[in-house]
Amino acid sequence: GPAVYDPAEPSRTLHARAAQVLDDNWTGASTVPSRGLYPHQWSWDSAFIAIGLRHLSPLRAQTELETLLDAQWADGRIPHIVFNPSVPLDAYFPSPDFWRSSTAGRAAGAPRTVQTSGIVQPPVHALAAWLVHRADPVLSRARGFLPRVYPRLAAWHRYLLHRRDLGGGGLVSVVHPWEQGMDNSPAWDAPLSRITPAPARSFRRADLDHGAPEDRPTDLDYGRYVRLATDYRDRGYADGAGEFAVEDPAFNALLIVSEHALARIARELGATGTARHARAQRLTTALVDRLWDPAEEMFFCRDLRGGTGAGGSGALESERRSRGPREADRRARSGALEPERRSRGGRPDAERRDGSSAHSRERRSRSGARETEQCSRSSALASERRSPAGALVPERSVSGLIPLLLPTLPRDVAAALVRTLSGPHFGLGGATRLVPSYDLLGEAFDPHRYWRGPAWFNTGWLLEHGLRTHTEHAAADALREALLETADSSDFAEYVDPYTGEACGALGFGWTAALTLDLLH
Ligand code: 9WN
Repeated sequence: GPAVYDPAEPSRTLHARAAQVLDDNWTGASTVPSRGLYPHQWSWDSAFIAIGLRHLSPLRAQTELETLLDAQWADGRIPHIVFNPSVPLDAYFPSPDFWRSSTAGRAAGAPRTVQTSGIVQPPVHALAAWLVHRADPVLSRARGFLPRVYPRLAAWHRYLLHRRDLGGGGLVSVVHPWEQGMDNSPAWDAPLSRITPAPARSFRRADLDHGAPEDRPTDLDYGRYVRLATDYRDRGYADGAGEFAVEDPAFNALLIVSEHALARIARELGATGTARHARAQRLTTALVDRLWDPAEEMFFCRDLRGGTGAGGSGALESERRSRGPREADRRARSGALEPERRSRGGRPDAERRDGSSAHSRERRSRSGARETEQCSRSSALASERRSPAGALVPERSVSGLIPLLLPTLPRDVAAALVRTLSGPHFGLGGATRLVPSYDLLGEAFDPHRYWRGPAWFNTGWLLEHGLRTHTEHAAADALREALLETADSSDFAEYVDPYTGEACGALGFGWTAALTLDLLH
């Protein structure tokens, strides 16, 4: 690719090529993330795609969001996948016959006419709706776009805030790694390790028909994804009882940004929006209270089903001190594990996750001998320390930087996040020009494996905005330039090696093209 992004001629070419990707991925009512790997409509992909599409066709951008919202459940949830009925069942796993939304999801109000998954994805939608409206207010008003989407977006936020505040502290929890969108982030290793995987032979991974196995999540990850989704489905998609419940910084930050956007939409429709801005402010405070670590200068996930019960700021420090001997234990063992399990065999928290219920003890005894051994060794300690508050997960994920987007973040917190972004763990402007999805120095770092290190364009776009929000214009400009160059040279890859920019995953990826367009405007 070009060494420097030149905003003259090359930009038109890049613009035209990005537009071509979105045309190729358009199905008539929505846009697929990728023709091969992801042949249906994805929730947060569609929000990012609409943000780019608005520059090509505000009508298509509105339609993208309306199609997604047509699949909303009566309880307010927006499903993470809306299935295209003309795509063969075996093209993507898990398929509609796995989720069984129209039967298993009946009590939760799944739609009858369209098949969907039963989990959610990050709430980027109100932000997208507001930006799409702003791109062409005349068309938007003529079509009654905002009056139609506003009540649905409000119901979506209500679902999250009322049914998903599983920790009782005002923040939203995800109940599956796919919900947060960074499927195999090392932040999930500890909370996932207490989940008994579904047998590998009980499902077929269609993703491996398209993606390189060494770039994708492992079979062990998939076994756990399948187990969690099956259990949720078999509970009729009722919230609260699952074995996985995590408060994630990016998911909550996006809800806050979207709540601010919903306030602007309300204002446009004649209300004041004040209550929504106030709610966004309360959420911002809760986010800092529950997930900020001042010593580490970033946000962390809170694992509600595990941990020592250390709460609030500084929790990570006590977490780290308390795991010393077990950490050594883990290091000693990790060399002996086969490569795909190396990074997670005996995670520090894996040994603290004692199931306090007979049910989970029973499940654990069915899991691998190695894990059982780890658990029993520390079970007394673990059950003593378990607390409903859970514990912060000591893994640095890009998710913990995304709150930089928040306009009312305390000044010192924003300044600390900027330092972390450019420090040794994320290397922006030093070791890398893009933002890795995970700690460059982390033990689980892998520059090619999905959310365990590669740089992604949606998180880069969010951080570019975050830097601008906090007036770090030079860093934002440099990041923008790197994103544009890499989108260009990688053929709009799904994700790239954070050091070299080498393309990984699918090419012609929807949000990469869409966010490129947005950065060009
Ligand atoms: C599971 C579609 C989605 C993205 C996610 C990304 C990946 C799916 C998968 O693809 O997840 O939802 O099959 O791996 O992790 O963020 O929305 O692009």
